[in-house]
Amino acid sequence: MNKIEEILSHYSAENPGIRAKIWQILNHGALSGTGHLLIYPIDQGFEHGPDCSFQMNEPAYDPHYHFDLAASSGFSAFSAPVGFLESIANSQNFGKIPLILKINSANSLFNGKNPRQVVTSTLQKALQLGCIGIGITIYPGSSYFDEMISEIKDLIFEAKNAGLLVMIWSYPRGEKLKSEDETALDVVAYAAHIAALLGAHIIKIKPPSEKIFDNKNIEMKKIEDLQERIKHVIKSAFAGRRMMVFSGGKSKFKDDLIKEIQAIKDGGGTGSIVGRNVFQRNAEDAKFLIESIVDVYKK
Ligand code: FBP
Repeated sequence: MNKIEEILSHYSAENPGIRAKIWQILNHGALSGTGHLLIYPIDQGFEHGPDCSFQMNEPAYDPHYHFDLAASSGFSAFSAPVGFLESIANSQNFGKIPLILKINSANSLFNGKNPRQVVTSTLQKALQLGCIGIGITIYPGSSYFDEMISEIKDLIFEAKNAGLLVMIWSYPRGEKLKSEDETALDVVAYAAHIAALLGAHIIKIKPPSEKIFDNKNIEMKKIEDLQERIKHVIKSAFAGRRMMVFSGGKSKFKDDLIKEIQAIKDGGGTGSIVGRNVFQRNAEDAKFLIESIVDVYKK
């Protein structure tokens, strides 16, 4: 059994449309056929605002810049909110890279401790745009968690019925969690597990830190090695039966990002979803970085 068949075997209970989309995303771009994924997300303008996101690289204010970069540099898929995808639908590259409609979003123009995401589009729109799936963010830890899940559970059900992939960005956030707790190993593992239980085909989380949040109740040794922590969170989401991609996070030095991605790969991660580290560099540096990421996953 090759890598792709092995991954597909974990989804054999899904309908043919979903299995075809999994095949499609795993067979697109520079990582085609490797069993790895490299996804370009561009919803930071919604989450953090356009200036926080794009001012370091002026061309990044233009949606076409991101889409053409993603389509021409070997990404497996491209994900963005509805208005963004509509605005690039006239691109000559439209249809040349699988799309994931980011179907809910949040903004930073509030300072509450319990964030929530709101649904901003529809499945019909995802189908009309030719998307292979939808992307949903959840915030385990927020007091709005229950409300958010009530809002998205039918969407997940209907997306699957329509043969679309469901990708869940699972970000622990809320009043009980300080910022360093959001990436604690047990918290990230918990978030990954919740995403699997909600029916995610692809789970997106942040790389976990060494910290253990609930060290009173959980007997867990500190794991110093990132690769071993990655293995732990993968095990937490159905013993590795779900594809798991890790976010790139804030822009950092290339060598630091590549080292982190090497650990993700060695720990068994499916891949990376990298936005700011790509578009907050100029196009030439971004392409160089993407090639280096691809090399890590291909080796
Ligand atoms: P990045 O590579 O830019 O971190 O993108 C991944 C992502 O999940 C985006 O989809 C989202 O907008 C952003 O991170 C959220 O960032 P933060 O964790 O700082 O709120």
